Amino acid sequence: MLDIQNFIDGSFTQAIDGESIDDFNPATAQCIATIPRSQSADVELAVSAAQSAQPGWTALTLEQRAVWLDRIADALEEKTEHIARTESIDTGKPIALARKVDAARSVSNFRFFASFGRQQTEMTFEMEDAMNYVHRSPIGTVGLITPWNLPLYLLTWKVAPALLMGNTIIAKPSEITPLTAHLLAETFLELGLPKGVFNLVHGLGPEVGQAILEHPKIKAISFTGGTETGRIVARTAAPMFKKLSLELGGKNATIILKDAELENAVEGAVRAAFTNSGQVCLCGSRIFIDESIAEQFTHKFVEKVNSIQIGDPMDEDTMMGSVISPEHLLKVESYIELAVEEGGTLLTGGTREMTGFTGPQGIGAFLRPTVVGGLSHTSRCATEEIFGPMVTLHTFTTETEALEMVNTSEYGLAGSVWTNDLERGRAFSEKIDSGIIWINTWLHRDLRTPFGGVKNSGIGREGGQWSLEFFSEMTNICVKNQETV
Ligand code: TXE
Repeated sequence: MLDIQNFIDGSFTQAIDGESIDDFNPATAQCIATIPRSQSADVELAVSAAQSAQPGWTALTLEQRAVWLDRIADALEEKTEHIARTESIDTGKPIALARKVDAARSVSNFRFFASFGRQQTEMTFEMEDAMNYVHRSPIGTVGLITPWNLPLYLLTWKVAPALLMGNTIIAKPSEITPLTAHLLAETFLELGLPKGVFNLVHGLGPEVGQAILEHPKIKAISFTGGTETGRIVARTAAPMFKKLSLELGGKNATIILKDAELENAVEGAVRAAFTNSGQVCLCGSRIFIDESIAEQFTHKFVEKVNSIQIGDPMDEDTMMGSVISPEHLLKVESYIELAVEEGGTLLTGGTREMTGFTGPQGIGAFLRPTVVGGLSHTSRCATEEIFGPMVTLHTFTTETEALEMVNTSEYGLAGSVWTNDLERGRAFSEKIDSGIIWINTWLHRDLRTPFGGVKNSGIGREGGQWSLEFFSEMTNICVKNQETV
């Protein structure tokens, strides 16, 4: 049982009013930690520390801050196993996945931004009689609010560029998955990161999260989470003219064109649907299949889904663990019931059975990967974000029809298109309303590329230069040539 504390001004500390919240392992239903239930007074302390640290951190050169990022990457890499185990216990995800995705990416986020920062050159625009220089300064103190699905992965995706550009940080991880943010703070303490540069306040979204949004000295908010919360973030922060980056939900499409290489498409569609129990904002939860291959595809798809090994997240062979919480399990189950009410057919899954593991108390939040056929693409199950191990299958007869179906979604984050004709795949992809499309692959990431969504999936892009732009202010300095004065 861990006693997690806030990290403010380089020290671990309880919430001022001493209140706490329990944190559970969703695979076992055991309480594994308590975290501070912070309020605005705690945010006030954190902001004060961040503001005091600002001049010193800004005074470092970009190279010096890149060296810090490399040191952090090295330190986290040494803790790979610790990160993976902690993330697995906190989220119920398989240890192998936590190692390969969460731990590895947390390291590479720091390493990537260190190297990307070093490659930056000054932007200049020459005129006949003058020269423009673009100078980048830090924004100041920034607020980073992150969700439970990829806790350290998503937090470090924001922390690394924010630090690189010279900002000081107030971070709030999800109250459901606070452990690896604590581990990051411990790492900063061990490395001797100047105090106040990174501050961590734990607690509930509407309390401490809201206090971060409302604090006048926090000048930018980078938020990843649900679309409804995104609306609250925008409503609070926009009238204060804070810089905002919103990475919200998705209802991503996987589109199987008739010339797709079937084995690859099946493999890719299963991975896109059920990685992390379908709890990745990029997951493909609507699958559109050309009618001419639908029967063949569906047969192979269901067969592959049935081979997913669900069970103890700590077992190296487990491919799918629990969902994030008992409440989330009930939410996904309510959609399974709804699917049947809406006239759908359960092709597999829909129950809590699993292979070989019941957890110490037998009440872990496990659900079999669930595939539903026969629903309209406008049904609630096919339009609302479920964010769990459940997908709907739909068929189309022409590509125009497929595009219409795909684009009816209110969301537009990501998707994948499967075809052997790359020209056709590109032409088709360009017509999808979405921030990211993969052709014949899924979640294949180059960290230099723009990441973010359209429509209800958010505003803004992060990644590469977009992150550097978000976490800095630009001043254009126009210098008139002396000889032409
Ligand atoms: O997200 P929330 P939740 C989707 C998914 C899921 C739903 C809700 O559909 O079922 O969102 O998940 C903080 N002011 N995604 O409840 O509530 C909160 O404490 C400031 C998609 O976890 O949006 C947490 O730190 N902050 C997604 C963070 O916001 C507030 C990943 C996200 O929580 C706040 C996760 C407030 N008023 C869920 N209220 C993705 N796109 O990756 C909450 N928070």
